Amino acid sequence: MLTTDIKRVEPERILLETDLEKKTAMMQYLAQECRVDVMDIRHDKGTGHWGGAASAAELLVALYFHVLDVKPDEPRWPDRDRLVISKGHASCMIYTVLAKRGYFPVAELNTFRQLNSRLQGHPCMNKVPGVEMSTGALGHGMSVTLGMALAARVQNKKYWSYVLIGDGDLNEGETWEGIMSAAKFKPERFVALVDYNKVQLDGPSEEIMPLDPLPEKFTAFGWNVAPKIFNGHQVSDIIESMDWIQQQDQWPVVVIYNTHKGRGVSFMEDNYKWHGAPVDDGAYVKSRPELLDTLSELKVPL
Ligand SMILES: Cc1ncc(C[n+]2csc(CCOP(=O)(O)OP(=O)(O)O)c2C)c(N)n1
Ligand SMILES: [Mg+2]
Repeated sequence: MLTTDIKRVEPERILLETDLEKKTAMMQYLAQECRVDVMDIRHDKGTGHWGGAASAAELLVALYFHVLDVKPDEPRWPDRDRLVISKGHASCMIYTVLAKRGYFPVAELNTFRQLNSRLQGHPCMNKVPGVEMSTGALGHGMSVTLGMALAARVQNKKYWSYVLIGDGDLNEGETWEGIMSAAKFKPERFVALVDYNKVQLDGPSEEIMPLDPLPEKFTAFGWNVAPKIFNGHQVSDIIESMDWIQQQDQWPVVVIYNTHKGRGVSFMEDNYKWHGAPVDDGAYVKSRPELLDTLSELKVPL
């Protein structure tokens, strides 16, 4: 269940904040607050994926609260920016961020993965407002988002098309077909963001299917690759990367973020065993205080 024992940042205040430094601090706090909520929901329901959810917290918050031009009360607004989250197993975090952004009531998070809830283990675009594409089977996000970017070109629209992929996605052949096709068609405002935590479902990427040198691979495939790898857990770093993206005119663009699977709980971080294992009472009482400690250390103008 969502709890009342933590200080919460008012999402509306983040959206209205004009001082970027303050807004950044609020988003950093919100990302950690979302981790606490995801941990609570996962413990309560005994299901869901922690690793990939915790990995993407800051990226999702920065995107929905700072980058994307969207209208939660009109989710299918034709000119909205698109974000396809190809790692659909991070659903609990996706729903938590979408709810706080105003797509549906936060209380609905308490129905996560229950019978008749629309918030199922993998997000469904036909049921959940704000979900741009049903994902969960890895490997589709790149090519689907490429299609959205090409549709913008055909329709003379100026929206941005972002795809968020994990390293597991990059093991899929269809992802590389999309990467090749994107380099051929070069659609404007098409951006891939890599949540590069280097761990997958049952082991490190290095053992399952090595991806390095990843930036060089994208360059060789004809992409405009960000000049450095950014810190995907530092909202200020994410904003810097987004500023860089805005200045580009060579498409497609890719930014790689260093992240940690399971970020926020020492014994779960970088450990594939916490990819999707249920959080039992023992793990919960050890992990929640760690999340709360970090939350209380974050300086936020509440
Ligand atoms: C096509 C396909 N194969 C296998 C799976 C099972 N699966 C779910 S998540 C996952 C690993 C994902 O790893 P990654 O993309 O690195 O995500 P993250 O580390 O961010 O959780 C796998 C293999 C799947 N969902 N789809
Ligand atoms: Mg991974």
